[in-house]
Amino acid sequence: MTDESAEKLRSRTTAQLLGQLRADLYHGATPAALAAIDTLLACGWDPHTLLEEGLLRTLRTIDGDARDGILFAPEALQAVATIGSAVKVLRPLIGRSAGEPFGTVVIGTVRGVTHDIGKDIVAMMLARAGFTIVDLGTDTPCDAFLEALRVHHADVLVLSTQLTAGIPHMKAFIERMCALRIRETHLVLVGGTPLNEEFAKAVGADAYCRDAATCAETARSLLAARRAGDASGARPRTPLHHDTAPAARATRAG
Ligand code: B12
Repeated sequence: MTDESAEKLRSRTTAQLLGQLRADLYHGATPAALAAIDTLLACGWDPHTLLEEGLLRTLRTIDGDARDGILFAPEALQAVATIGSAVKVLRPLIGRSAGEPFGTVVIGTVRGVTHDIGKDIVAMMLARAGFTIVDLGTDTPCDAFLEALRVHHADVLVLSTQLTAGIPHMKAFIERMCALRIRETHLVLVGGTPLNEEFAKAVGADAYCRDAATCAETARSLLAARRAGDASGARPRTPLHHDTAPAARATRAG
């Protein structure tokens, strides 16, 4: 961006800038959207407000318009890709909320799935809800999940898939956790477009979460309930039993 266009952007009111950001995201204009985000951040906007008011709000509009046939598939894909780029900019800025960590989450998309936009938004919301995030990224092998759960003493495992083809991997992984007797040690939440509550029950997950905000709320409330149960002795806590080959792909993020 030239100095002149940066100056032009800055001279607008923040309401105009937010409107411009939404339009750029909607039209898949990645460089313009990223420039608007830079300017709004420089004007002191909170990254979380940008996520909620800019990205997630536009995402809902894109979703509705794609369903109503107002936006065609290639345009919707471009718009979502632009939102994905914006998520990458905001994610390091949306850190864990202040105070003691509420718990540790291991998150990743299952084997064969490289979609990461939804997963990244979920990780941001969980970080904001007070969790330390260990993000294994995409196309995650079973052993990498097991290793991360053990190394990071994770309280919660969040599995994501946008492809129906990822469902058998999710199921097989939870069955492996049962076989290793570590299923009860971790809260298991699943999400992604092809899933639903019935599926979560069928594979033995603790819950299905339809979106990022629900995931953060569910993780906090189920973990709090589980801890209260542990404290009263109502639910015996299974010790960690799993010793797997190291697959050190874990990176701390969020
Ligand atoms: C963008 C996109 C891509 C991009 C991904 C870019 C990226 N870095 O992520 C690219 C172009 C690479 C891609 C590739 C493919 N894609 Co694609 N893709 C999409 C698209 C258009 C949008 C997905 C998206 O990111 N949405 C934006 C995010 C924010 O929304 P979201 O994913 O719904 O996430 C929200 C909730 O679902 C939830 N959530 C999401 N994940 C999780 C996880 C957890 C744990 C929780 C709790 C909640 C949660 O919270 C999020 C925020 O609130 C969808 C269509 C659609 N309408 O979903 C198809 C779609 C997912 N893709 C599809 C397919 C088939 C493919 C390909 C196989 C195409 C091909 N032949 O190559 C490949 C597979 C790649 C792979 N191996 O993973 C199909 C999947 C069908 C199915 N059920 O199996 C879809 C549904 C398109 C369709 N209608 O056919 N794709």
